[in-house]
Amino acid sequence: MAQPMIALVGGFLGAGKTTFLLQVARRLSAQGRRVGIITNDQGEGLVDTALVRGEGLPAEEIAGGCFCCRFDDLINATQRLAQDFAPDFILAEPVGSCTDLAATVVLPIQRYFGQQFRLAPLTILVDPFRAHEFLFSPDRSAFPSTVGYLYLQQLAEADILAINKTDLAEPAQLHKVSARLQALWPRAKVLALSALTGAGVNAWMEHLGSDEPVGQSILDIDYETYAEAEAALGWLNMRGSLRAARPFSPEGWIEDFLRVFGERLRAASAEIAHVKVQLAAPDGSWGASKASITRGGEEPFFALRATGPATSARLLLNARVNTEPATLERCAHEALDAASQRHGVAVRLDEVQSFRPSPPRPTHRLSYS
Ligand SMILES: Nc1nc2c(ncn2[C@@H]2O[C@H](COP(=O)(O)OP(=O)(O)OP(=O)(O)O)[C@@H](O)[C@H]2O)c(=O)[nH]1
Ligand SMILES: [Mg+2]
Repeated sequence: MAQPMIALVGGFLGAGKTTFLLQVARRLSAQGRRVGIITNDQGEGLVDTALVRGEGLPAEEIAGGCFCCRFDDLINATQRLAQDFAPDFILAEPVGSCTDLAATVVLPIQRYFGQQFRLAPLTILVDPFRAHEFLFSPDRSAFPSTVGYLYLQQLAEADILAINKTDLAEPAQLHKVSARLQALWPRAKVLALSALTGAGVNAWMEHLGSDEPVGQSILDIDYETYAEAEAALGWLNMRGSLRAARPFSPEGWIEDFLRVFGERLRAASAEIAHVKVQLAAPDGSWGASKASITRGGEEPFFALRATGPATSARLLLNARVNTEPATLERCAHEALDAASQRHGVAVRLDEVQSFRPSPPRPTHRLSYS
């Protein structure tokens, strides 16, 4: 059996990693290739895993820490996928606040598991709006400077820098970002694509067939600043259910929830990195509705729409925001109450995790010297 190829696709929170991996998985599946996906988070109960499984793709979730700190879990997950599904490709999404992947994941896989797996070039997805903020006006960013540092480290280690969301950005802005990326990191291949529409995705997929060098750029990174950056973000994962005496619209509930949540966060001067919420029919009858916001003031984008009518729903909320976990949780509770009152819905929460990520402690850290 041929060795499966692992493709790691990183990038900051909300850059479009999950959307991209799903787009790639659909294309590979259409070509008759077998694909597995690995999601990753500091906590549990991921919207991303639900989305991947909702598309019928085999998925493994590494929870409770990033790939670099849970390297053995990552290897176990890839081996399980390899045994159970014999995939040609394993697409893996590291946590969006993680970096130093070349030294802590790519090189260790190559060195210790090179007989079992091939590796695609390390790809970092880039949201052009976020990149513009951190590359051209970091002083005006609502995030602390440590987050700007982390962001640039993520870009600096890429073999491929893939500017995403080209369907949203103006050509002049894309050109400006692309030129700066190429000037700062001349060794990286800079691509532009839209994970949503699929434009430019085939050009990225051509790199899966080639034997290019991978993990070329090992970072010289300050782990203290990196840890501070991760800890600047509050993390909230909620899992629960909604129940109503009279039918309600899941999409309408999500719209109201995100509107109030966004207002409360803005009032607390808390900048959103990514807030995603999903409601799914417990019995599959009306499908699922899922929306995200990737910056303050942004209109929610629905990747899945469902107007029901619903009388019950499974709820998943994942929020990564530049604020105290307690503030984040309070804002979420207020928004849950407001949306639920408006739609005549009762909320039951089965699990609530809110925390700041703890300092990264990679299992391995290798370099070429
Ligand atoms: N218009 C547009 N929206 C996109 C594109 N790619 C992703 N999005 C949207 O951007 C938001 C974030 O996308 P995700 O794929 O969840 O981002 P992510 O990088 O996986 O986020 P985290 O898992 O939180 O780090 C979602 O609302 C997506 O639908 C794109 O190419 N164009
Ligand atoms: Mg994701």
